[in-house]
Amino acid sequence: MAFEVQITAVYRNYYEAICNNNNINKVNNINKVNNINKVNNINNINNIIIKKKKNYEDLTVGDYCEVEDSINGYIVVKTNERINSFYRLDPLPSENKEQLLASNFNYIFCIMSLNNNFNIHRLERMIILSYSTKAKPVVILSKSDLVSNVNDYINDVKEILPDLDVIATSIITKEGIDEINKYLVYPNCILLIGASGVGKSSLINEIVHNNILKTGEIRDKDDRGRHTTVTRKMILLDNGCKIVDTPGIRSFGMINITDSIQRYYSDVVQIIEKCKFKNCTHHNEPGCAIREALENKTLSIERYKHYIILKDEARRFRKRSNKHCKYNRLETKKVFNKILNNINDEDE
Ligand SMILES: Nc1nc2c(ncn2[C@@H]2O[C@H](COP(=O)(O)OP(=O)(O)OP(=O)(O)O)[C@@H](O)[C@H]2O)c(=O)[nH]1
Ligand SMILES: [Mg+2]
Ligand SMILES: [Zn+2]
Repeated sequence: MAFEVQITAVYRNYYEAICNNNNINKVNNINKVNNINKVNNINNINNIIIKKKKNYEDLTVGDYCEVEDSINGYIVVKTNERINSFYRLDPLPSENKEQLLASNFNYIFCIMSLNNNFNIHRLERMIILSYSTKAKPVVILSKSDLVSNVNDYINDVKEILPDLDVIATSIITKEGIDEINKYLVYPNCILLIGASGVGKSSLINEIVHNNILKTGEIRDKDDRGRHTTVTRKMILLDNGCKIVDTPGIRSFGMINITDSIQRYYSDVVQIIEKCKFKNCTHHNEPGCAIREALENKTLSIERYKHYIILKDEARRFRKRSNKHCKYNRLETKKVFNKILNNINDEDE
């Protein structure tokens, strides 16, 4: 008889999953199951190993599917529809493909550490990507113990992301852990994303009070991590909340997120709608609402700049050929500087 499971980890030849079926053949599976999901004492939840079949190779962490016992072990017989999913660009630049990272989550913790690698533009891109999944993003500024002016960072982030919860955390001082705990309730499923070394796995270890996940040193020269976590993994807390640890994401390329940009920058979009010409380039056309808004400072130059850069990246993603994996920002910069120069000229 088929029963439903949820995938918690993906390996080359098999999946790990959880299910609330007590009759699974544990003897068959127990040795292979990684201890990671056993931090929980939840009744009726069991770990199970599922053998991969070719047709089902695209299952990801968070997916629900139905499995059946067979002479070869448990196999997937039906996959259930995803509520949402998160893609990243394939880590191999030559691949230029999207990789499905996880599915069926309702929150995304966008983690950026307060070390020298802090970059508000990258944070903003993470947020935009999160919006495209329909899950709610929460900004986590990790390693708050490394700076003395945490509130300055929080305020900077809130200035460009006014609607989001921003939590500074430290596994050293335990700052912010209580605030995070309020999200860690059933039936939430929280996806952790961020560059390598920002402390995703460390944060989970702190949450579960156990070093269940491997963590790694960061490099002195650039404060970046060494890609310690290599596979995504769902961890089940005692209360039924689920957290997904992911490998560090090198670049938050814009994957088909035009809609999210429009939504996130609805203020800019509304101004553009007021331009006299439908195809206004906002350079020097008469009746340009964008230039007017920039001049009278009802639209901040910073915000407009971010909008232009992201739109351009989204456009490049759609157009880019297999050869060109990195986004060439030069052209965007040129266009933007031209607009800026025009405005400055007029000011003089
Ligand atoms: N000072 C300080 N260091 C931290 C904190 N959290 C994590 N670290 C350190 O940062 C380094 C990287 O932590 P990880 O948890 O491995 O980072 P990660 O985001 O999981 O990295 P990847 O698995 O490579 O993507 C480790 O040396 C941690 O001890 C913190 O709150 N404060
Ligand atoms: Mg990690
Ligand atoms: Zn215009």
